[in-house]
Parts: sequence; C-alpha cells; structure tokens
Amino acid sequence: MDDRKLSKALSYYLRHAPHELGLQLQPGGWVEQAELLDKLQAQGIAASPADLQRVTATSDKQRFAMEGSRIRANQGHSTPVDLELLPQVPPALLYHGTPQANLPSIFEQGLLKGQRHHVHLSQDPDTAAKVGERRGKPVILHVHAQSMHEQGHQFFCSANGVWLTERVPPQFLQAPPATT
Ligand code: HQG
Repeated sequence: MDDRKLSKALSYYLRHAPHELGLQLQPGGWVEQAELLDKLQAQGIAASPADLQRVTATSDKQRFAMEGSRIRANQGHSTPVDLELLPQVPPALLYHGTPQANLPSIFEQGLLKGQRHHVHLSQDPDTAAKVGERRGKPVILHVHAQSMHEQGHQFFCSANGVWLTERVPPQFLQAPPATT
C-alpha cells in the first residue's frame, strides 16, 4: 500500500472508526502500534512498523504522533476521545478558510464544529487557505480569538498547531473586504 493510502486508512481508523478495527483508543487517542498493525492486517491492509514511522514522519500536516510503542492522530477526531488538551491563551487573531457559499450560514449561525470535536482554526492565513481550498475557492475569515478568550471561550492547541474551540459566534468573525 502506498503512503497516501496508508495515511488515509490511519486517519479513518484513528480519528473516526477505531471500533471497525476492534480498537479502543486510550486517553489521548493512543493505540499500541503493534495492535494497530495486527488489526490492519486482518482488514487486508499490510503495513510494517517502518511504514507507520515513515507516514508519521512525512505527513504534511503532522497528522499522527508516536510516543514509545504507541501512535495516535493528533486531531480531527469524530469518535469520542479525550485528547487531554489543556486550555491555552490564543493569539489575537486566528483564521478559517471556507468556500464563499458557506458565508451566509456562517454569519447567521457562527462557525460550527459539525461532526468534529471542535471548530478548527489556523494560526496564519496561508494555512487557512489550504484548509479551505479542499472544498473550492476559499474566503479567509478573521476570528477575533483574543476577544473570544476574554469573554470566556476556551481554546486548545493540538500537537500539530491547529487551534480548536467549541464554536465561533458570528460577532467574532470578520470577512475580508470584497475584491471584485
Ligand atoms: C464549514 C483538515 C456552513 C467550515 C484540515 C468547513 C483541518 C459551516 C466545513 C481540518 C458552518 C467543515 C478541519 C456553518 C462551519 N454553516 N458551513 N455554520 N460552520 N462550516 O472538514 O475546518 O486533512 O469539518 O467552514 O487541515 O474545513 O483532515 O472542517 O468548510 O485542520 O488532516 O463546514 O481537516 O485536516 O469542514 O477542516 P471540516 P475544516 P485533515
């Protein structure tokens, strides 16, 4: 299996469907690498410890982390798991890239987490643009994270530098000036 396919399989099983492999995530989202490899094998996915290590080391977004004999997805889960993140003070501004078509709903409801555990926010506009591009030409929203924090909203930062919060109400969002 090539690295991209293995990375996708890891994202799927470690973030969304560990039960489909018969895996139970430990606190922090960790699983034993050996157990994961055995269970992947049982699904017809042949991967070696070296494959796991390479995919973890080369993931463009540092999706996975290894610690001792264990591996986890750093963020992006939809399956219930306690990632043991500690609340942190966010930077004044964070960014979120999303297709234009989502804006009316976003400015009505705010940014919602959907299936994920949190709304995902980026530290810089370029990263937000890359996230938004997955779904079409993105608009980069400014999120007034410091004001949110001052008003009691909690922020977390994942091991791979994604800022996470429960919800962003519309009053903390700002769209860029229209350029036509
Ligand atoms: C939008 C990737 C309408 C939101 C990336 C986004 C990220 C609303 C979509 C990570 C809305 C959700 C997360 C509202 C939010 N009305 N649309 N009220 N609130 N939306 O994929 O942030 O490749 O769940 O703008 O790098 O795009 O998986 O979230 O367009 O870190 O490792 O609803 O996924 O990482 O989409 O991306 P997603 P996201 P991985």
